[in-house]
Amino acid sequence: MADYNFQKIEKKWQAYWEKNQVFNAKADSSKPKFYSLDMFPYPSGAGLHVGHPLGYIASDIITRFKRLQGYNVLHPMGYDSFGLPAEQYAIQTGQHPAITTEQNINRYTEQLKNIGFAFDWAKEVRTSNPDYYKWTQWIFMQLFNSYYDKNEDKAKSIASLVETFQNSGNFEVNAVSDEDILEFSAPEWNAFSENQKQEILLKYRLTYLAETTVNWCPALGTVLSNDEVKDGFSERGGHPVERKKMMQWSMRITAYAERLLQGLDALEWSEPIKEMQRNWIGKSIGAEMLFQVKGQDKLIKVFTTRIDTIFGVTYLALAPEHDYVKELITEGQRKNAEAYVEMAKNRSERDRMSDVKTISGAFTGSYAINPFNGEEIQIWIADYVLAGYGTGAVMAVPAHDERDYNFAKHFGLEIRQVIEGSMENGSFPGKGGTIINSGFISGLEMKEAMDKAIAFLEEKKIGKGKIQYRMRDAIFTRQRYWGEPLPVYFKEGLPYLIEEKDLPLVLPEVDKYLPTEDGEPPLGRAKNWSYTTADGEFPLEKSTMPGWAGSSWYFFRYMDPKNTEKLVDPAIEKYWGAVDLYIGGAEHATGHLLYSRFWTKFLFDIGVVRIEEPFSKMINQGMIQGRSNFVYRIKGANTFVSSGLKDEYETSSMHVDVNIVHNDQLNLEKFKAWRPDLADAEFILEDGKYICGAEVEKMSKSKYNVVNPDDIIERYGADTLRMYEMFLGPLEQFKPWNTNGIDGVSKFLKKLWKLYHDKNGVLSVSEEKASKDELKILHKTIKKTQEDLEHYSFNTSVASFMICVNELTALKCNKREILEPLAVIISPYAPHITEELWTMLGHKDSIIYAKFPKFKEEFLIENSHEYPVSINGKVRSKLPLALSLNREEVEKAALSDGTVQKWLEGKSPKKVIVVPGKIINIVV
Ligand code: ANZ
Repeated sequence: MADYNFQKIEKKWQAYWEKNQVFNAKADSSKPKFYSLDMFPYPSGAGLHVGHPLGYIASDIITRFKRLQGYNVLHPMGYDSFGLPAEQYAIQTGQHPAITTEQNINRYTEQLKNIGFAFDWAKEVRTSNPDYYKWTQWIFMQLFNSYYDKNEDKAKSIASLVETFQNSGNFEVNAVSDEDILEFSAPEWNAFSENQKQEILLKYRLTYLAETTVNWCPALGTVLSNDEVKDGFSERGGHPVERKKMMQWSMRITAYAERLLQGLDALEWSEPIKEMQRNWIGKSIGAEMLFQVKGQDKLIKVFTTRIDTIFGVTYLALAPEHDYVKELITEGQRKNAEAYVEMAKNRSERDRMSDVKTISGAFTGSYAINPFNGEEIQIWIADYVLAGYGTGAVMAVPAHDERDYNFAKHFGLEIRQVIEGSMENGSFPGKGGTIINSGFISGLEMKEAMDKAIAFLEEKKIGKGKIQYRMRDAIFTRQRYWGEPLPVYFKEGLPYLIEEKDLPLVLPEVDKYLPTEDGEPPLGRAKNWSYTTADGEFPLEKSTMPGWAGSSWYFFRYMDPKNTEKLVDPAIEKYWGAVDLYIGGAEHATGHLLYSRFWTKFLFDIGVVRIEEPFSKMINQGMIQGRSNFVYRIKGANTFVSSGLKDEYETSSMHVDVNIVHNDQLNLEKFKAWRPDLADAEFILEDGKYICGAEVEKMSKSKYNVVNPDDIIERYGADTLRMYEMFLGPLEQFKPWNTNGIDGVSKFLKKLWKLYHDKNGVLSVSEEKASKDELKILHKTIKKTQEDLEHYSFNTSVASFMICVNELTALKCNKREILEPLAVIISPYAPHITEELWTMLGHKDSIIYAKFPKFKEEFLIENSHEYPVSINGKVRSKLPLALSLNREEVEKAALSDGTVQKWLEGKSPKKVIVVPGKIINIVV
């Protein structure tokens, strides 16, 4: 073979890897394991663009490197294939989402295979396959059958809870549950009807049906989770989202709040992502206390983080949605207060929170009593109090809380400063107002004052210390078609699980993918969507699971995807354990990454898996942005002017497809074919070329800057694509794609190829021993590559390969002793060309079975140095000398050098200064 024919080589090796299943991982305890996971894609209709594989290339390089180091690697790929886009498309075209999904998956797979990934395709999973979602449904069933025991701090079976109820009622039970649970004894429990029992159990189950305020998106006809809503609009499609009360399935993720928080510390994730999760969980340590309403049989419960400021409270504030609002409004305040509540209702909580400038609220006319000093304080309704946080009511301390302060100032309410003890430690230092004495907590440090105040609350039975989390339970249903059906049927309005033997509950066929005429979800259109038991036929749940269900546990299924008996075989799960390296986008910080951790902890609790945290280390790759190209049309004419000349005219710019531009030069023929309506256009050129303008923007179809990896591969090859994506810059950074730079990488691979061939293109490798210089170049590169890969610094390795190949080319090195290890260290980046070179070197086995070469320090140790000799400040000579020589020996060698003697012209030097290992200075 003469030239480097990447097309032939790449196809050949991809076929070889596939045929021989070389990446098919088996649990093998004789080797250390390495589990590398990529966030699996949603297969969209547009296919992959060059931004998508960035993370996959990085993880592929790491896994190939790990293989060379002797690890047993699991590196799977699959598809998150339920979701909205396929369904939206189905609504428009009537095409079944399963069909479009399958087409998209085929296209994705083909594109991924073209890049030469070392994926174990035998492990592929698709979340929309019944044999996969059978287990998603199974997990749902386990959650339904579990509750969270706070004493043991783990999930336990509902059956054991029922047993406790039967024996001792719920007095002793310390479980996570709904708030409104009444106490009952064993005889009371046993006397409850079946329906009453089920209603009570629902308040404990880890997945439960309850009326919840949800984000309802009328345009999409579905409920959305908090992380699917951005600033009051749906993340997909940008439709308005409103708050609405609906019966919904939820997951009691809040039961795991503390463990989710604690677990973060040990994870090797970036700090910003951990911080986002911490904020999302939002732990606050404080107290809950009751205020008696004056003249009414009502207690208002507040949550405060600063019970030590209790003597500075001057009013209470309730969220407009608070249950008591109606009854607290007195006749005298009715007009004003009700008008305010009506107005507040039409503003979403999010809007009210983000708008800190508008201060609005109203006095109810009622008063509450501060149990610490017996004072009567006004009860207000205020925008800034959130219905969904804490208790939806606050004790306001204007001197110490900024929002209370602004509110008090606005409405002329009293401001009262607690001077003793704790105020200096508050987040908002005491500000204005009368200074008052804090009664029995005067003069104490904040912590002490709080403890004492809480002791007072507990003694009076009007409050207690309380830890509050900002995180809410996660809503688990969507009123959509293309998702997992819930394995639930209804009997007398109460939910029951179908039997495990009836899993999977397969998604039924429907005539249209739209809600029914009475506003029921699409599954309401399915015929016979019911479940038959010995007691008769019952309707099945019509909502489906949200997008995050299938992706919350897929990393377990990859280990053992064909298992029909178990979610994953315990021995196999034990071997692979946690993911050693997870690469994916940072946008999943509070969605997928939190839900996966939750489900893993739950599966751990019930003994299905042996790890508590799924992703030990994570790297978030930056986005590859598009580099858009522009042409400039002269206003009012059908003429386009080249970029360099455009300032001479009045022009408007227009995006052009980057695929008809090369090195910023527009291909005029392709342009005319691309825009037939502009086929008659004229072009004003510079140096015979039309040069386009360029700008970095998001890669998107509408900006015509999408670069398809297939095109790059066809033109330059997959090895070039892989190396080039890494060469663009640090993995975590956002960076623009610029096809212009790709030639350099492509040339590098050609140069690498040439190193192994003579000038006639014939393989030419010498068996001679390598020189010191050659070994030094090689070992320098081994060291650098290894260090870089250990630090996930990919771009720097590519640069060092380039230097290495340049240096070896300069030495005309073709020694096997150098070229063999060189192929091995480059192989993770450019697997095809190196496989080919490896066979040409006479190896029978694939290069993936080679060993990563051992770096030897001894080759890097310099044993001589070329001393510059400076005479009266000018370098006149260069002297290679052994580094082992001492000062006198160096001086002697310098003075006896011919060139130096010539410059000395027979004079004896006044001074000779030797800096060992650096320079020799001679002054005459
Ligand atoms: C009195 C007080 C005095 C407070 C003080 C703060 C400072 P985090 O840390 O976010 O948990 N709060 C409680 N429930 C609220 C709600 N539903 N909407 C708006 N604000 C609410 O904040 C807890 C603090 O936020 C609580 O402590 C309460 O005000 C307020 F010097 O009580 B604090």
